[in-house]
Amino acid sequence: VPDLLTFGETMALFMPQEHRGLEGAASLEQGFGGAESNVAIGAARLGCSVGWFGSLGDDPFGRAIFKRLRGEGVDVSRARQVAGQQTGLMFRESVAGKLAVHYYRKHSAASRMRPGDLDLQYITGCKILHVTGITLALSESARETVFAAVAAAKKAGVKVSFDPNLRLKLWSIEEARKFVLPLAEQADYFLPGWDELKLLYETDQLDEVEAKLKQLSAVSIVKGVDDSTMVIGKGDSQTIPFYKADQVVDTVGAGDGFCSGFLAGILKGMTPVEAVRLGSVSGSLVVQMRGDWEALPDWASVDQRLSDKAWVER
Ligand code: KDG
Repeated sequence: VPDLLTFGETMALFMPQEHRGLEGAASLEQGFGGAESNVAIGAARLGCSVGWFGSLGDDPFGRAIFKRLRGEGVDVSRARQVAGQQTGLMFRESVAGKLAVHYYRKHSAASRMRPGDLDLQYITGCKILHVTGITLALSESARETVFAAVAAAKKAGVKVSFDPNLRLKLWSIEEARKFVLPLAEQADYFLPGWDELKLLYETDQLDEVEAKLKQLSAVSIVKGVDDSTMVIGKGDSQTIPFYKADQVVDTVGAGDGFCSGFLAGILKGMTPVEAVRLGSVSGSLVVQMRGDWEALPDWASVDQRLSDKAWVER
């Protein structure tokens, strides 16, 4: 069983050429994305053994995703292409600096995931199970699947990592609060963004939120507090400045890149603070290329940046 397991919905992604909106686009570039598979690819590139096991449609998009994940060295032995079902689709445009995502994922194979689909032995054999709030938002059965996987993991002493990944196009904040906060209570690593915490706890007072996070048993990794990440444990809090990106082309996937680096660091035996530094480098690299995961770094490029070694161009 791989050390890190994650699951959720991965969709085919269609984007027009840069600076063109979907409405007038003559052609679309095809890719794919999904918060959990982005994390899986990132951690695999950093040298971790990783598995991803979402449900995909029995269609060309599902086949493409399957093959690409396998090609990245992610174990997809428990992923399924379900006969008669469809892979979710997402279309993304950025017009005048404004990002818009359009989802076509209702009744997709992933949203029909149910607890009975889980291979519990696979889950209980890993070291870290990573889940996100997107799967909680997909459907009742997908949500039950997340809670069942987390319950099995916890019972077996597997660490649980949770990124709330709020997607308010999928559910309301009121609905999200009902499930995200109870799941955060079960996590060992909780990885929200500061913007998400403000919505979840209905306050923009950092000390109030910090006090709430200190009551969790998780180590909370709060991204985006004044260009820094806060590591909040039971006793103390530490602030680690972001590793700055040289250029920002496409910010989607930054959080997943961060998360993959963080989890890879933890699996490599780093402290949460060291792992945050790795996560921050990884997140800063993802945003420099179009796509959700294409620019996720390998270990050599992260190491070069973390240790400030000179870059040999040729
Ligand atoms: O974090 C990036 C994801 O948002 C993207 O890959 C698509 O999983 C996705 C979603 O549901 O928005």
